[in-house]
Amino acid sequence: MSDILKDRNNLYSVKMRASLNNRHISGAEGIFIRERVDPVVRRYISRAISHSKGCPDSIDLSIRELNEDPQYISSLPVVTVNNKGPVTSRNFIGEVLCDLGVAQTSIKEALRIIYNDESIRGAALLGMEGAERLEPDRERGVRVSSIGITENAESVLRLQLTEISGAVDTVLEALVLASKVANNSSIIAELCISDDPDYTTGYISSTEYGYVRIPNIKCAGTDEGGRVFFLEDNVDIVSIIDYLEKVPVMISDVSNICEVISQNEFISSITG
Ligand code: PML
Ligand code: MG
Repeated sequence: MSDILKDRNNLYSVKMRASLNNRHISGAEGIFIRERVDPVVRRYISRAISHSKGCPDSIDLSIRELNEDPQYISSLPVVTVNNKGPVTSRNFIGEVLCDLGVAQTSIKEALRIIYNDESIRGAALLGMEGAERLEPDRERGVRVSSIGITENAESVLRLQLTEISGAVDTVLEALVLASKVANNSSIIAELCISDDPDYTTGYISSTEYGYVRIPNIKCAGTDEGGRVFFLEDNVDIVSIIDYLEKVPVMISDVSNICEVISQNEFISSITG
């Protein structure tokens, strides 16, 4: 470990971005106590060089001490719904978003954004009523950053996620991100499809209904994917972007992780 990290016991933000010919291959980040920085950096590098999108020609790594205390929150509860394929997932997503008060025009626009292989680098911010894009740079989107999970919560969560998925790292990181996003009261819901061609489980998340995993949300082998956050109307976009990108948030408690249920069962449970 480098000298700058010696004799301190604070938290560090560790970030990795790997690319090939300037194309994004993989990325990872977290907030860690000093002792965890070294093993985490090794894990991130080994992940970067063994990604299905190819071997990177560049890996950027940054390690910075946090300059403010993180907010500690619980992870969203997790449920997985049965799903046959992209058509049934579109209907399911539409029903859940409609129940959360998102207008049909915004639902349509969100589906257009994520079922599209011109992926945005970060997330799109969409008004829940007017379907207008609210982020200042539409190509870049908004990248959620300054997120982490405490060591204890991570052990508990890893153990539980092993029961429901073979891709524990992917689900864990997505759940940490989605929990930070949902913790902002102006963000009503998030919809996500991985842009990794081999990863076909996506999710829709909200404080109201938790993190709802949707297998077979896209066909394997496609570059479709992206994230959309649905925002309440007339909110302060600058402060939401500041929260998403800069305010450090850590998961310190793990909520329930449920069995797989059918889409009908889920819809009945939310519509009463
Ligand atoms: C991503 O590639 O960042 C998105 C991963 C989505 C994980 C969904 C899940 O399996 O729970
Ligand atoms: Mg991804």
